[in-house]
Amino acid sequence: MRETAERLCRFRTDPGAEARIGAVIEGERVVDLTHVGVGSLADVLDREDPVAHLRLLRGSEDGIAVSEVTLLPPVERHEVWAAGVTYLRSKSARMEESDFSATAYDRVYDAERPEIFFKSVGEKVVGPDSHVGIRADARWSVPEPELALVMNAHGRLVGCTIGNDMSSRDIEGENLLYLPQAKVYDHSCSLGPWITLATDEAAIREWTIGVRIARAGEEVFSGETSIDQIKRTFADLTDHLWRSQHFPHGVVLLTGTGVVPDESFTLAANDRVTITISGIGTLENTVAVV
Ligand code: DO4
Ligand code: MG
Repeated sequence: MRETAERLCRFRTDPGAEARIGAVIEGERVVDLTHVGVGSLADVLDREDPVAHLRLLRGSEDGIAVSEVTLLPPVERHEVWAAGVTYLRSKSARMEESDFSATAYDRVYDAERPEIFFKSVGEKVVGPDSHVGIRADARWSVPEPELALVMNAHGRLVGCTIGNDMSSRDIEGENLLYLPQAKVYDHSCSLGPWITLATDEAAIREWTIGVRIARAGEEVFSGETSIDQIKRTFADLTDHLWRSQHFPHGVVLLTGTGVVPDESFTLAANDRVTITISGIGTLENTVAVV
């Protein structure tokens, strides 16, 4: 019997080959949906019932092993936005890093309007096993493991993936007006390994999210929290994102980080960052200076 969670991915079989859309079976096998006319994620995600449609398309095919393909970031022309200060841990860490902006973090945590900022265009997002970047002009860089909500062109939540909102804490901490530079640069946004077509917020809130950072094979940081620690409802975040704005190609919203390493920790080149969300899977990247 196959498990019930449906997963959608982008992948390629050979370097330089066209990206294809696949259904991921039990996290282990990929069924190529090109043969049934699927040319984009939107062909599934914009349907009335993406789960039923994907089940119909993949049928009972076995597919090929995930290890034989290269998984690509599960976004196309989507914009990627990010919510901030949604976990108590994020608020306190940011208030510590900046006396200058501390009250801004304190206020936004309780305010009616959430913090939401632009993170990336789809084509700049990196996927599983690619490099995530730390800025050459930053001295304090961290990964931010985050649940990413995937919405289709009609504004409907259709699934979730794992996100890494790479950040330069010293640049953000120096002055909040530097936030775009702390957050948006080459390889600063990683998504993957696929989109899990889960939309039930109560069930998703039971998931855990954790990060492990290894340096030369040794663990230098690990931490975990529960998705349920997100202070705001998904609807609160997504409604604000869609206020006075449309996303004709769909949009991904990172929901903020709840795992922040101690102040003494900064990422270094070649660190391996592994983010796991219990209901989705694992996203792994290696750090490079950009
Ligand atoms: O307020 C700055 C960024 C917050 C953020 O990225 C987070 O809380 O995850
Ligand atoms: Mg973040």
